[in-house]
Amino acid sequence: TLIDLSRKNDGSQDRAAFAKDVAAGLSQSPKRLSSRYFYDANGSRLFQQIMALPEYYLTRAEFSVIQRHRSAMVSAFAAAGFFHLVDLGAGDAMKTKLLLEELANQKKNFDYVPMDISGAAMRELGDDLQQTYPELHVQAVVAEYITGLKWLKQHLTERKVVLFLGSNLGNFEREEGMDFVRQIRQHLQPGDLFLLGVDLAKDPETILAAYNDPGGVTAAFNLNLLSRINRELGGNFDLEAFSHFALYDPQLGVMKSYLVSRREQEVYMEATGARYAFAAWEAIHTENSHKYTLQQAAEMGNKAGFKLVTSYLDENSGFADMLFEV
Ligand code: AVI
Repeated sequence: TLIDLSRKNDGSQDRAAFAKDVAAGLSQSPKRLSSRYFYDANGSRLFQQIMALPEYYLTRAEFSVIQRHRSAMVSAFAAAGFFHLVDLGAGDAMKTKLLLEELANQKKNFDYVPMDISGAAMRELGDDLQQTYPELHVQAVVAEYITGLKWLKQHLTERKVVLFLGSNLGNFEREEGMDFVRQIRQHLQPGDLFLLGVDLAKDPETILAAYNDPGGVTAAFNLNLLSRINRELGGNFDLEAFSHFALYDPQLGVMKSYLVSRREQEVYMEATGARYAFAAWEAIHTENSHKYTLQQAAEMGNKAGFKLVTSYLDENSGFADMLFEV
């Protein structure tokens, strides 16, 4: 079954909110746009390409974490019988499928609740799993994170195991990330589990390369935000006049991405009827990808009211799936 809690039915509201955010972000100094708007159909396709890049180690590292430890993970998940496996930001569930396979092999008793803002992704995943696991009960939920969490607290009565994989937490500011983990905790009960995928601090060169591939896929992903504004808000951004620029701050553990205006220019947006001025080399901040040490991530979990059960690592100790219990 597919449960759609998005506001898509009233597309005008979505577009108005997008226009408002963009207008505010381009009017302030320094300029900023939120990375949550990266993921339209085009952006989601580009992100799939990023995940297959040799430089983008994150996806492969987490895949390897799960491959190495899935037997132990599944035993921990199913230790107390039936549970709902909730997958926040599931996307194509590439990594979760390893767990589903293991759960099926070990004949564990569970149902699967993937959640994502992309309705297309949830429909595809539902169909796909129906083929592979006709017996598995899948309830795909199309929703933003918080709406999804509220829904699961109201509708799922049994024990829950919540997955938040792929370093998705990294795209929140440190404070917001902490708040979000707290929110997750508040929607769970004693006995529930939480598996958090964390990209760990490592050689800055390795991190930088992952967000600056020579083939320009990451650049296209970043620039798609401007194309999306052109398409949906009637903008007239000249994509040739902006460049992707990425840098890593090893003290703060944050990867930062920008779009830099290559010349002085004005951009017009139909949705607001306003013009936005750019000085030559003025930058728009578009994304943060935070990296954590194991200690920082454990402390965040503790502060949110979780207890760390164990940290599953890849062979290079570059990525962790950290298992917390309530
Ligand atoms: C989705 N998120 C975890 C990705 C990241 O690594 O921050 C998005 C991304 N941005 C550039 N490359 C990938």
